[in-house]
Amino acid sequence: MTRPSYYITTPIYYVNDAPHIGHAYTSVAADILARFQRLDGYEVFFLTGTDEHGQKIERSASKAGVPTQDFVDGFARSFEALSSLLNLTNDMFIRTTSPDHHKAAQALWTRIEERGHIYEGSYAGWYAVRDEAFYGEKELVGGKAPTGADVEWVEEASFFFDLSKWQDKLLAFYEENPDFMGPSSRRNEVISFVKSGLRDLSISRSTFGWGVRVPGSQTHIMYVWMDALTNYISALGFPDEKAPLFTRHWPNVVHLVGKDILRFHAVYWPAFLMAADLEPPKRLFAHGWWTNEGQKISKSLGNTIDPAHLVETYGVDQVRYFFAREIPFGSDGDFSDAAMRRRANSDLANDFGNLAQRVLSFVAKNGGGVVPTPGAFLDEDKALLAEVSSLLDKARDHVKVQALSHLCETLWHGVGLANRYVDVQAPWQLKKTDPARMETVLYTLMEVIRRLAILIQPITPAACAKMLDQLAIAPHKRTFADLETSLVPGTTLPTPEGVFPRLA
Ligand code: ME8
Repeated sequence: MTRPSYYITTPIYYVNDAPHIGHAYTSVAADILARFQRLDGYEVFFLTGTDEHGQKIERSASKAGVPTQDFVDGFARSFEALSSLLNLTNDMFIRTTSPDHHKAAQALWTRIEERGHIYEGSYAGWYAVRDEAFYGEKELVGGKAPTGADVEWVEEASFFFDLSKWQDKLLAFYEENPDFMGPSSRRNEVISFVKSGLRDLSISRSTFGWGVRVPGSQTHIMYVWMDALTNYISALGFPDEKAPLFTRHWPNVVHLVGKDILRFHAVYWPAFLMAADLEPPKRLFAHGWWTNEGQKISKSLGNTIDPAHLVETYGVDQVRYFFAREIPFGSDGDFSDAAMRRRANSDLANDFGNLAQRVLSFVAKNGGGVVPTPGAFLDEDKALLAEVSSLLDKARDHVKVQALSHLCETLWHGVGLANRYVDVQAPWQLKKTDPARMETVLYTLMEVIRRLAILIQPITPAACAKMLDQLAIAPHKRTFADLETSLVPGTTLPTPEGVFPRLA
């Protein structure tokens, strides 16, 4: 039986500077979804990478006095290093300076051109290098881009894509695919933007050279967004439409993006693909932005957050959990040291960590360090086991719509039920009054901890791996299908130790 496909992407990150919290956030979110689907039997392809062309990068390199290729190589390495730092399981890391990507971007251009959707002209208008975006006069706010970026006047020969002709087709596409964009508030925003009228899009630049050459042109390079968006198919082997990854996964993709780059993904990208007679993507989800201790994050304010610093200070699982749990995926939220410590200490150390620690150390001390042998299960035991098993279906529903904070809430509901069960059943008292019942209670708890640790792996993989080691679960017995099995009484257990330290 072939496994269903699940293709998930992060944006490819600009290599003009070091990684920050925004990059870490999308990558962790994508990783949680990728890990969940892998454990649930999907054939997953998880892609991340770097966006290495354009005027912003060329200027940054020249300001640094470094040859552009060396400049991008350096920052690309720091983005690649995010995978080990954040425990990401990306299947590939794509760089747009790679020859295969150049070939794919040119092939997409040619397909669009052959179908008559590209024409030559000249562009005279505003451009924001920071956003790598063209803005109409009416969009400017106080002489700046609506994003606050500086704009400059650009006049140059340019190729255009006939975006204005795609307005109705895009609107029909959104209509026919109500699940294309999440969260729904964003969907309305995009629809009204498209309804307000689309102008043809300048898709080449001719006044600098750091980019993918326009096929057949000596002077033009492709507009960096057209080049960058192509990464999602060049990684799959496009233009070879028979490439195994392409046939397996396109267009069954989930693109995770920040809210600021939704327009490029929701409007330009499907239009380019339709114009090339390729399928538009299945799903797009736009997340919100973090502030830092209540303040907008910006380089000029000097309050950017380094992911390596986060991991050193709080631990990788703690950061991953915080990202997923603290704000509903899709909304804006605030990063603060106090909130981070609160989540790590209350949800991880006290609730989940302490549950495992107190049960496992009790078994080590009073149960001979082996999996207890249960007697007959009482209704309360069966109810808890059934509740925890039922979490999988609820978790799946949340993953389907990228609802990461709800995913956490659902799983921690199980943690809460287990903690209440410990308090009510009080195995330390049963030790004196009814040792046989104590064995059943401890077995039930260990089985519940096993199931929770399996389910929570996508969010805090390192801690769950340690917990499952302490339950003597073989590494290949940790998938969601293994939720159906049970612990074998009498199995020898390693010495337990806490997996979530309390942060001071
Ligand atoms: O936009 N909170 O790259 P990029 C949350 N190369 N997310 C944030 C954030 C914050 N404070 N600040 C930035 C690009 N981001 C393009 C993408 S894809 C074909 C090309 C997010 O490195 C932002 O929303 O500037 C964006 O999704 C991501 O960081 C990458 O930004």
